[in-house]
Amino acid sequence: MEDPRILTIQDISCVGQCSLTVALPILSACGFETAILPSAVLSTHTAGFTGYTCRDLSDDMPQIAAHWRKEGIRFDAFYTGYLGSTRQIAYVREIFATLGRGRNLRIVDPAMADNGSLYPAFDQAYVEEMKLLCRDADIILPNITEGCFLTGMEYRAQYDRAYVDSLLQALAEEGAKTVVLTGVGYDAATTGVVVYSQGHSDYYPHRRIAQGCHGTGDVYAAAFTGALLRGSSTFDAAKIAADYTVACIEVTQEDPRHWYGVKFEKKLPALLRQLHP
Ligand code: PXL
Repeated sequence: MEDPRILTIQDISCVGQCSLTVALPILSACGFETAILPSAVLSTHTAGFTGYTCRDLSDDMPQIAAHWRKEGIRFDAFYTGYLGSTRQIAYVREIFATLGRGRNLRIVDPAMADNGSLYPAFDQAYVEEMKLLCRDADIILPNITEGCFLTGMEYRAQYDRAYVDSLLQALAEEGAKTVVLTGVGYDAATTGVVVYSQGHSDYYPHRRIAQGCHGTGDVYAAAFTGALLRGSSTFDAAKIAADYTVACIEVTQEDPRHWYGVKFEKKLPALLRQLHP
C-alpha cells in the first residue's frame, strides 16, 4: 500500500509557531508525506503582534488545486486550520470533493474564535461557510466558543456537564460526525477534551495551565491528526495530543520571554517515542 499523503491547508505565519509552521513539522515527524496549501503568508500571526504583513493567496488556491487535479495528485487525508475568508472555505470544500483518494479522512479545526468572541478577521458570513465545511468533515475540533458559533448556542464561561452535552448534541444536529471538543473544564485546575460520536461521549481531563499560550490549538490539532493517522483510536489520539500540548506549554513557561507561541519542537522526541514505540 502507498504511504498516506496528507494535505494541510492553512496560513503561513512566518514567525509565531502556529498554523503551517506547526502542522508541517509535526505531521512530517509523525512519518507522513505532508503537502501544504498556504492560504496566506503573514509576517507573524495576528495575536499580539502589530503591523504584520499579509499576502492573501485566495486567487492561487483554485489554480494550485487545478494543477494537482491535472497531475492526478490525490490525498488520503485533509487537515484544515485557520483560513482567511469565506471564499477560501469554499475552495477547501471543492478540494475535499475532488482531490481525495480512498476514504480520505477530513479533519477540520474551525479555528475562528476563543473566549466567547470571533477573531477580529471574521464575521457571521464566515461562520455560516464554516458550518458547511464542518458538515463535510469526518472530525471537527472546535473549542467551546467555536461550538457556540457553529450552533447558535449561548456562550458561557462557567458551565456544567449538561451544557456540554447540549452543545455536543447541537453540533451533531448541525451535521458534525465526530467532535473533539477542546478546552472543557469543570473546575479551575482542570481542562480537557470531550470526544463525541453517535450520541456517546468520553472525557479526558488534564491539568489546566493558567496562562494560555498562543498556538496551542494548532499544536493540539496537528498532534491529534498525526496520532490518529498512526493508528490510534480517536479518543487515544485526543489524549496523546492533550498530553503533548500540556508538555509543550510547560516547557514554554520556563522562558517568560517566549510570549508569542509554543515551544512544540522541544517535546517532539517524546511525542514520537509514544507514536513509534
Ligand atoms: O493559531 C491560529 C492562527 C493562525 N494563523 C493566524 C492567526 C491565528 C490566531 O490568531 O492570527 C494568522
